[in-house]
Amino acid sequence: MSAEALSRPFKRLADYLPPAFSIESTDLTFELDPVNTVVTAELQIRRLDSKVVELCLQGQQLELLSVQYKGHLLSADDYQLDDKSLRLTVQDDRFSLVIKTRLQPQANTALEGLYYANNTFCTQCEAEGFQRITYYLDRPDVLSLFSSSLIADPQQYPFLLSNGNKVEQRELTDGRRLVRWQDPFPKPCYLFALVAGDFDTLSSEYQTASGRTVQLEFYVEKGQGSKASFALESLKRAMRWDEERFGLEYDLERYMVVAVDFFNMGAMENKGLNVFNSKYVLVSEASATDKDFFNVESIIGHEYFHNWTGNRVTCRDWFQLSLKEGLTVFRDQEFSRDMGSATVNRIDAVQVIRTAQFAEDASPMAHPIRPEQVMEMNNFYTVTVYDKGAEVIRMLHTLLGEAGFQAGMRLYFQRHDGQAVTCDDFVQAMQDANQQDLTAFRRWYQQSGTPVLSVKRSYDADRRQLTLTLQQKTPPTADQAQKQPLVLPIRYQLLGSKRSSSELFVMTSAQASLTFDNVEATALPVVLEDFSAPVRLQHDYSDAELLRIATEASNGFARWDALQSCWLGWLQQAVAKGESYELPEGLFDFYQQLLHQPLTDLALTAELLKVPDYAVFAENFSPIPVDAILDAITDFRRQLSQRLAGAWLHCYQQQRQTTPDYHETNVGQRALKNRCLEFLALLPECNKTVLEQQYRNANTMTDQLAALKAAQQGGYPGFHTLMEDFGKAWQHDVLVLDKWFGLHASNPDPAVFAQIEALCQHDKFSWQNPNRVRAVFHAFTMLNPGQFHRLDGRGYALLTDTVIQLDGINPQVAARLVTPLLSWKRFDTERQSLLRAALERLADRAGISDDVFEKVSKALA
Ligand code: 0A1
Ligand code: ZN
Repeated sequence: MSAEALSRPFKRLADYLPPAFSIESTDLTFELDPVNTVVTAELQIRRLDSKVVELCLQGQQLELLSVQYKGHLLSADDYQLDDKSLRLTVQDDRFSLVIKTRLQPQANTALEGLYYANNTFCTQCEAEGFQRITYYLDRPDVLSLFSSSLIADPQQYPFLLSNGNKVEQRELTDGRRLVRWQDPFPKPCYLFALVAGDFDTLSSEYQTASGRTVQLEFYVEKGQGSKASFALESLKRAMRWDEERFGLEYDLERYMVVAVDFFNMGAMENKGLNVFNSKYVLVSEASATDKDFFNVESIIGHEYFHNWTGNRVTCRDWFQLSLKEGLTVFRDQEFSRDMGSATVNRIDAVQVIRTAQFAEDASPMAHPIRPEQVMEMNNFYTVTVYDKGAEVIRMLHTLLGEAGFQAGMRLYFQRHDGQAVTCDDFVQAMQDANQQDLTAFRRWYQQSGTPVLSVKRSYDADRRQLTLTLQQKTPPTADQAQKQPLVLPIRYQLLGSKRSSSELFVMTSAQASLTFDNVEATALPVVLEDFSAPVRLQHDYSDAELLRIATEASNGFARWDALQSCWLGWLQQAVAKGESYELPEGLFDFYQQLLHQPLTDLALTAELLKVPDYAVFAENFSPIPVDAILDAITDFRRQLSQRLAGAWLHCYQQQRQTTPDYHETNVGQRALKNRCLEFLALLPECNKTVLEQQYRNANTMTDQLAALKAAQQGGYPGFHTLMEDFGKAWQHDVLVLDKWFGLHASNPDPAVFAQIEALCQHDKFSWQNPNRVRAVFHAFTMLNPGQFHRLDGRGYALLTDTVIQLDGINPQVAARLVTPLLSWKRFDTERQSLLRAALERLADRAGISDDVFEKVSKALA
C-alpha cells in the first residue's frame, strides 16, 4: 500500500464540535443545462461563536465562478480555495454570501450531488452530496430555510420540482421557464432536492386526520403512469397508518414522489419531494413479483415515515445515522407487518440480520449501530446501522411495551421537533417518559458484534423443577476487543405446562437462571420467540424436541426457527461426515403433513418447507466449507423431492389457480405453490410439463419467474429456450430485464463467465446504471457461490476487475460491490490467498476512491 493511501484521514465522533456559524436562509438559483449548469447560492449567515473568524465551507468537484461578501465581489486573494473547501476570514456577526458555481451534471456518473441521466436532472444530497452543488456547511446540524428557483427549457423539462410549496412560475424573455419553491420547514442541506424533466404524472388527494387536504403527486417515466398506482395507494395506507399508530400527520400541502432509473440506493426522503429508484415505484402483476410489491409498499412507507423520524427531528452528525434509520426501519417493519403476514415479515427481517448483519459483525467492517469513526460516510449505510438499529429500537419497544414506547415517542417529538439530535437524546426521552433507567441498555449503541446466548437445561425430577441457565458472551470484533454484557429482552414460552403463554425475561448480566416449579419432565422451553434480541442462540435441543416446537409452539416465528436449528444441525453433520446425510423420518412426516394440510398462513407454510440458502448456512462456519455446504444443500433438496414427490405434486395442484392481484391470500398461495414447483423441478419425470405449463400460462411475474428459477435449479434442458423467450418478450422493460440478467448471472455452470461478458455487451446494459450493474454482479456474488468462490480464482478476479472499472464511474456502487471480498479470513487457505491478492490489487491502485479504499484497507489491516 502506498504511503499516500495510508494517510487518508478518518473523521471521529469524539471530535464533534457544534457549528460556529448558522445559515439562516439559503436561496438557490439553478440555470439547468446538462453540460453547464450555473448555481447561485445566496446565504444569510450568522456567527454563533464570536471567537471563530474563519468560515470554512465544504465543496467538491465544483468550478467556483464568483463570491460576494455583503454585496462586494471578492478577489481570489480574499479567500482560500482547495479541492475540498472554500475558506474566508469574516469580521461580521451577520453577513450575506453569494456564491456562483458551475457544474457538469451529465459528467456526474457518481450520482451524488446534481446529475443528469435519462434526460432528467436529479439530486442526491445525503450524506455529503450537497457540497457537490455549492460551497456550504454540509453537515446535518446546520438547519436553514431553503428557497430555490429552477430555470430551464420548458419543452425539454416541463416539470421543475423542488422542496416545499410552489410560489411562482413564469416564462422568461429568452423562452426559458422559471419555477420558484419555498420550503417553510428549516432543514439540513442533505434533505434538499430538485428534479427537472418530462414525466407521466399520477395524482390524488389525501385527507389528514385533522381534516387538511394533501396533494399526492407521482412523477414517473413517460408511458409508465399506470404502474405507479400501487405505490400511490401504499402511500395513502402509510399516511393513515402513521396517524393511527403513532399519531403523526403529514405537514405540507403537497407530497411528491419522483421515480428515476439512475439511483444509487432505494429511495431518498427529501422534504416533500422523495426521489425513488424506479424499481421501488413501478409495479404491475405482469412485470413485478410479489416481493417487488412488498418492497414498494415498505419503501414508500419508509420514506414517508422519515418525514417525522429524520426530517422533523434529524441527526446532529452522521455518526447518529441510526437515530433516523434504525427508528424508521422499525416503523416500516411494523407497517409491513400490519399489511401482510406478520410471521413471514418477521422471518424475513431476521434472515437479514442472521445472514448479512451477523456477517458484517464478523467482517473487517464491523461497527456499532453508532459508528465512532468513518472515512467515507456513504460506507455506513449498512445493515448494522439500519437493520440492527431497528432491532435495538424493537428491544426498547419490547422492554417498555407499546404504551411506554409511544409515551417516549411523544416526549421525543415534544422536546426535539425542529432539532438535530443524538441517539442519546432519543434514549433519554424513552427513559424519562417511562421513569426507567436505560443506562445499561445504551451499550447497544457503542458495542459492535453479535452476542452468543447459550441456554442449558436441567430438570430435578424429585422437585419437578426445571432450571434454565443462560449465558451471554460477545466475541471480539475487528473494531473492538473488549465486550460487556448487554441487556437482552428474552421472550419465551414453556411448552407442555400450564404456563403456556409467552413471557418476558430481561437478562442484564453475563449469567442468569430461570426456574420453573411444578412442571413435567417433558416441559420444553421455547426461547427467543420473535427473535426478541439480535443474538446467536446456542442450545442442546434434540431433533425430536425441535420438531415438537416446530409443530406445537404458538409463536409462528419460533416454529420456523426451531426448524432452522434442525437444518443447521443436519448440515453440520453432513459437512462433518463429508458424505450424504439422511434426513430424519420426523422431517418427512412433518412435511408430508404440511403439504396435505397447510397452515392457514400459506406463506408461513412455504417458509417452513424451505431448505435454507447457502448464505444462511455459511454464516455459521469459520472457515466456511463452501463446496461441502453446496453439496449438502443439493443432496437435502434431492432427498426431499424424491421422498415426497407425490405430496409436492398434490399440494402444487391444490394451489395452482391463483388470482393475480397482490393480496395476502394470493401471495401466500403463490409462495406455497412455487415452493412445491422448486422440488418438482428436481424430479426428471414430471418437470417438463409442469415447468413449461407454469411458464406459458403464468398470470403473474411471480409465477413466471418462479418457473424459470425452478427450471434453472432443476437443470431443465429447455431452460435456455425459455430464457431466450423471456429475454425477447421483456426487451422493452429494463426492470424485468434486470431479473433476466440476474438469472443468467446465477447460472451455477462455468459458462456463466461467458454469459456475464455477453450481458455487459447487451444494448440495455450500462455501467452507468447502478440497477443494471447490481442485477448482474449482485446475483453473481451472492446467488452463485459455486462459481464466485471457484478455486481457480476466476470469480474473485472477475469481481475485482468489475470493482476497478466501476470505481472510476461510481465509487459508492463499487464500494458496495466489494463487500464479498472483505471476509477473506473466513475461508480455507487457498481461497484466503486468492482473496488477499484481489484485495491487494485494489489497495495498490492509484486513484482508488476513499469508498473502496476504506473497506479494502480495513480488510488488509
Ligand atoms: N436515507 C435514505 C437512504 C439513502 C442514503 C444515501 C443515499 O445516497 C448516498 C441515498 C439514499 C433512506 O434511508 O431511505
Ligand atoms: Zn431511511
